[in-house]
Amino acid sequence: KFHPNKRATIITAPFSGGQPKGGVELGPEYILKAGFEKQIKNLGWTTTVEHPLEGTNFELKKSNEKDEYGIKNTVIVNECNKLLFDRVLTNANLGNLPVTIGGDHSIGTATVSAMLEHNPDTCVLWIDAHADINSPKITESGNLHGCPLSFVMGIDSESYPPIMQWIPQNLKPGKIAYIGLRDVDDAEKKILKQYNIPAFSMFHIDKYGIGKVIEMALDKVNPNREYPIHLSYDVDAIDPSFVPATGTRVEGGLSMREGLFVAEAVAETGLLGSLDIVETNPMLGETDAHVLDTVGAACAIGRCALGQTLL
Ligand code: HAR
Ligand code: MN
Ligand code: MN
Ligand code: MN
Repeated sequence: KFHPNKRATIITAPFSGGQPKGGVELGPEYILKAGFEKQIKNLGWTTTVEHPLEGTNFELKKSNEKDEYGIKNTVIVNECNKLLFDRVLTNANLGNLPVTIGGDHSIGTATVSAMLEHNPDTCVLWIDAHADINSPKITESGNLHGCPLSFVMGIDSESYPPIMQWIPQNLKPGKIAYIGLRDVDDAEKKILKQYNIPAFSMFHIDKYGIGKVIEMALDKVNPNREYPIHLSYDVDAIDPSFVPATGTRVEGGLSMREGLFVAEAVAETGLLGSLDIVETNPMLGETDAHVLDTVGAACAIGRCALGQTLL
């Protein structure tokens, strides 16, 4: 419904500054080397690949020190997000479906706010073991991949550094739902309650089944199935037995089928407006098979979201 012309732009975001581990910046390279673009073409899409971070050398500027705002690598995370915001918004305005390949999840600040700038009706499905809704005020780690949603919602905005004032605080609490949560900080739990954000944890998936959970999540954010969906997919939502090469593994995640079902179910609505696939870290596999499994899962998520079906 939203992309009858089937034009997708793959936007690479080889960035690791939202968290301390090296290697997640190699995610896009591995995913593209695995043939991701061809796989999407085979589904009938016309594809373009853009590399907006080319030549930036953000990786060389990484540090593990918290700044006066209690967060790390604020400058490079901010610059990275500015570059991505421009490319996601421009492509969406051209009618292309932005597929942003990370990199860590700090880039969600750019992708979510750009898609809401493009279409304020956009709703967000955040598929993740983590809630990524810490603010500079409450984050314990200071890692900005744990904070993207607070910035786009304007939570604790008095605690933000001035250089982040350009970020549109355009995501309303009723426009986002979580699926797959199982490692949420206490201060984040308070925010989810306070803002009444629909959140479906692994408990709910076990209780109701993944099919029902997707329906419930969409009923909350998109009851008439009329708004475009931004699907922000952190591969750590899937159980580490299937997706081991990622920076913050948490036991008890989605099965491989449940993980792909989420993407298939979004595709089935015809409402996908944009997609992020983040936190693939090829350096964290203990074996080659770990890396192949994880990169393969990232590609499969993309194919399923863009319409691959089993029959
Ligand atoms: N909540 C923790 C923090 O803020 C860890 C969350 C980050 N991990 C991720 N993001 N992979 O989804 O540091
Ligand atoms: Mn659009
Ligand atoms: Mn995440
Ligand atoms: Mn996560």
